[in-house]
Amino acid sequence: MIKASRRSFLQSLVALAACDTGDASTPAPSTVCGGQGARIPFLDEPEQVKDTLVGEGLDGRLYTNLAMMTCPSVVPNDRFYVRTRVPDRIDYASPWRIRGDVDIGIDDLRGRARSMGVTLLECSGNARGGSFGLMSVATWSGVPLLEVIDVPNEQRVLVAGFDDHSKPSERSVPGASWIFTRSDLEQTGAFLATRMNDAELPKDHGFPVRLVVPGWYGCTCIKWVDTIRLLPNDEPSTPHMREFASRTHQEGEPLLARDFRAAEIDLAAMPLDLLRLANDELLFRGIYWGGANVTDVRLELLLLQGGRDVVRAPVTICCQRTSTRTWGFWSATARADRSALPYDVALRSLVANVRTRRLDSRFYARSFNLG
Ligand SMILES: Nc1nc2c(c(=O)[nH]1)N[C@H]1C(S)=C(S)[C@@H](COP(=O)(O)O)O[C@H]1N2
Ligand SMILES: [Mo]
Repeated sequence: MIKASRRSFLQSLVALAACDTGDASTPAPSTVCGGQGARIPFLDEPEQVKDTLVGEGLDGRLYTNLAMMTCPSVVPNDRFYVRTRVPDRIDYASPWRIRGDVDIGIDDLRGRARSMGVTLLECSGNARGGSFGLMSVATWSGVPLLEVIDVPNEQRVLVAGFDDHSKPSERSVPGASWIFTRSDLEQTGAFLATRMNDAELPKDHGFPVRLVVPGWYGCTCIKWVDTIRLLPNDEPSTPHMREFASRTHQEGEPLLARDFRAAEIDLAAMPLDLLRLANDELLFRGIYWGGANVTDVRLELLLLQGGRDVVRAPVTICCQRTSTRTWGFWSATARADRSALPYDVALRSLVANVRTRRLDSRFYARSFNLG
């Protein structure tokens, strides 16, 4: 009796926070993902236009407003982050074909496309200046790349996309391509996507066909794919790979494709918002994503001043993710003194032997003032 009423109490709180997992088989979340209080803004994040397209071509961007996200959720197509808008020189007049060591028409591909499930994409250049909004989750339909081309073990495969823009970019090198091994494709389940969130792939997301490499950074997820080619194992890396070498945690800028590491997204987490509760406690709510194992997630919240952690607080997973391909939500409460100095908030992993390169470097830290 008591148990039942406690559960329904929790459930109503959870519904209030719009954080219901919506799946009867998932255990009830042990805490709520939301709360009521006064919002404390994060510092040093320029008032970015969010959920709206800005710029053109290679400099075209849409920063997803992650603070609006609840769990479980996908990002609707018109709010899914954009890094590079559709090239103005693309030719949509003739039927699309992928050529090279394949010759496959778009209708053939569409006919073979089926659900590939949910996958998160994150730009390796995701940064605080854009409120970390270059990250989104969608459901995809498509065809596994290995069904389109057989990659022998002693060779590699290049996937290249159309990237010819009439306006030169201020920041980026045109030409998008990445080179994979057979085992990269087997391990990630990389696929050619033709649909996104049950709709035709939008132009800015690679219409009519893009690559999706689950668990790898977005720079490997080539849009407007028009070439697939088999290459020998000692092939040079591409300019696009070298452009993204440091952002995908390579050592230097390897000249050979085989000296590139897998562009994997490690387990990471960040706060999305911060509330001051009526009892003066701070309530942090955020997401976690990436990593190789869905159960290897135990996090701790750190409040830092001048690089030194002054407060540590336990983190509760309030909306567990169903696979490593998507995000989950966490929350944490902490008390901190009012201070003239700003605080940084960051997370760390408590599980041994889980690689967390970006958590270790406090890549996703955000700052706030408790004046
Ligand atoms: N042809 C092409 N594909 C591309 C890019 C590009 O500039 N040109 N950018 C890459 C990068 S850096 C990212 S993060 C993702 C972004 O995909 P999205 O805009 O659909 O979110 O596309 C990748 N594919
Ligand atoms: Mo990116």
